[in-house]
Amino acid sequence: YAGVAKPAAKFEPDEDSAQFAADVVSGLSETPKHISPKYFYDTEGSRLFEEITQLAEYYPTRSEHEVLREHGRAIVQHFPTGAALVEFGSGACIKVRFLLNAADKLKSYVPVDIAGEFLSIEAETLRKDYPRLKILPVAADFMKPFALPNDVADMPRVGFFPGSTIGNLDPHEASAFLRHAGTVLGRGSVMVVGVDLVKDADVLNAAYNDAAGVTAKFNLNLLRRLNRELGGNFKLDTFEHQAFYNHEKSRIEMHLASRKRQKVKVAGATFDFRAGETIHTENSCKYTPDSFRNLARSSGWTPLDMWTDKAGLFSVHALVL
Ligand code: AVJ
Repeated sequence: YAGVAKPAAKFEPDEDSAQFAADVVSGLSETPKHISPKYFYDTEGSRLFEEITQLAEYYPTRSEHEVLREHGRAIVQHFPTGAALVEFGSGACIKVRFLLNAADKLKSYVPVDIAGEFLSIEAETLRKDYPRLKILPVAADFMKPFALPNDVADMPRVGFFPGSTIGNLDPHEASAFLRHAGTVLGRGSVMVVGVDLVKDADVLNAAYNDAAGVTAKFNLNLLRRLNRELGGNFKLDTFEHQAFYNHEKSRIEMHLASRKRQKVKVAGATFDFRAGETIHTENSCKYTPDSFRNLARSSGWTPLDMWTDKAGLFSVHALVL
């Protein structure tokens, strides 16, 4: 159970590459420049993220697995009998296995992911391992409204959003996402969310500035992707990886900083960089147990319970609507 390459990322060529180009042009036209972290995950980016999850410094994946392994039974005690488990951004469907192993209460598993083809392969594998479970994949962007399969219409629902993926959203967006999840799942639903915790800045900074430089490669791979897919002419050695903990906003920020003043072309447009100017490529927001409970409450949910790993690095919350 190593990390999961987050496939929220696999974009189908045509219509989505037009969206990619439009997002890049508008993000690089703003001050400060920014590009969404969802664009990290081309094939190489997914592979690099997988490598990140194995690094000694990168604790989140290991810590969340520990929580799900050690507290899986306690977590599923909050699930209504005969429930459908709906995972937002299921990827390789790895983490859910901890819950499926612990829960005989579940009638159905609904993995929701934008990578449709990958999704049906994962669903087939799960059907073999959990023959009593109705596996009903939905190929959709889980951030947008989508319909649940008819088969789960009369089942109680449990949502699952692991991996601290919620950390990529700023608190306002995270709140909007939790409300949206509530709309999809319906009143009375339970939601299980993996949330990375505020901690010593040295631990956070090390996790995003690993000694082997894998996170730097992951960040810079975005420029490689821009060159390949959007006809960019970024020189990779003229940009450097930056990651730091922003105390005020309780988040890790990742940037790509231009080492010099330069012009770069991408997606048919030209952009000026000052020496030191950055492209903001990711936020990874961290919460305290209470700051996340407050966010959940302000998004219509009631906190039920929370578990952490022994070292107290990562939290898994159960909420009810
Ligand atoms: C996949 C969003 C949870 O924020 O820690 C890892 C992505 N970025 N190293 C995170 C990431 C740099 C990761 N998430």
